[in-house]
Amino acid sequence: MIKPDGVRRGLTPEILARIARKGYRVVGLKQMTISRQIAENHYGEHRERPFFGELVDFITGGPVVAIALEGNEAIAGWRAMMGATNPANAAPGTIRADFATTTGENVTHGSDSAGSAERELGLFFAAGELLD
Ligand code: IDP
Repeated sequence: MIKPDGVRRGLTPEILARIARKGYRVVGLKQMTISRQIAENHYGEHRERPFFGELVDFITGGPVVAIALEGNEAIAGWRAMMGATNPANAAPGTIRADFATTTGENVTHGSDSAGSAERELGLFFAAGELLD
């Protein structure tokens, strides 16, 4: 997902270009504004954390771009392309190192396992919106 800060800053084409250069196949692509219900479900594992309210406000505060990627080890590979959660710790050349300065607004999201990918794709895409 390209988070609201990334969309607002016009980074969508840059990020899609990186995905294309890497060689992942985009099987779903949608600009959308997330409801609080979807946001709270999406970030459910962080419900008890002090930043949860801020995180939900942020992710619902403007449109995001939801992207379904397919490719060899795409989950780990996309997380490597994003870099560490805190941009200060992200390796040079990663999206978060190149385009972000704070953990709260770190431009992109990526599922962290096959299980969360399946769950999150189900939150953002309806049946029939993804290519075979
Ligand atoms: P990830 O996005 O790299 O998988 P997670 O630990 O799953 O990182 O956290 C989800 C998101 O919650 C982060 O991308 C970031 O936007 C936000 N977040 C995590 N920790 C903090 C924090 O300490 N303060 C504010 N926001 C945070």
